[in-house]
Amino acid sequence: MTLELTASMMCANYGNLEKEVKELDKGGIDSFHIDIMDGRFVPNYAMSLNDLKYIAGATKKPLDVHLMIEHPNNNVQLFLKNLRPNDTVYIHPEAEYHPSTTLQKIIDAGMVPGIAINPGTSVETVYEMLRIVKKVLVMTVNPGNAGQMYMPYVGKKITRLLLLKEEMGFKTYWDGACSADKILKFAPRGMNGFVLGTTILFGKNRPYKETLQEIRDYSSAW
Ligand code: S6P
Ligand code: MG
Repeated sequence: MTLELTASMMCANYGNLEKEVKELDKGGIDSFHIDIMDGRFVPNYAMSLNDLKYIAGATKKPLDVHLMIEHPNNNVQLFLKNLRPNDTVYIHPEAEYHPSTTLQKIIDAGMVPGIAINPGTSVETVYEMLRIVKKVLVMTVNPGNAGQMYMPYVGKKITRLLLLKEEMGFKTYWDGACSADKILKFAPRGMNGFVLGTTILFGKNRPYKETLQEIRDYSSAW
């Protein structure tokens, strides 16, 4: 089974972003996760349009743009025009009056539409959108910061989403406090990919290639 490993770029060393992108690229990362925060929808500011443009120019691998901004419908075009077909844009349904309109803009621009679901947001609330999107990003921490603790109650929601994904035609991705034990437990159950941040990939004084290879080695066992 194919496991998609995505690097959470807000956790990278900004002192040398180009080196980080190249090392991850060569080390076998599948895509780059770009957390955009507006200080309103979440209590933090993170990456910007400029970071996105820079990373898009530095790698051919797909980008995952995770919009943690209020009313993304107002300015989603700014992001879309800097992306390539096959890049993904996740919006938070909680941040929008009419999230399906915003998702349609993402589809019309040729990108992959996704929703990110907060720990406190139920499957029922987003159910109809599951028919529209290709990807669901399950937040296992409250959005806004790296380095937080996993919230175990999200496990039940993950089980439900894994049961629905084939029938409704979406893939599931894990975002927040991703550790080896979570990959070992949830990948065999059908989780398609994992966003890797400070818990497992960054700040470890270890070549990215080694960490990524290790994850692929133990995941080849199931
Ligand atoms: C959180 C954000 C995530 C984090 C990532 C960090 O708001 O959406 O993408 O950057 O989860 O990983 P970790 O291992 O530090 O929690
Ligand atoms: Mg994220």
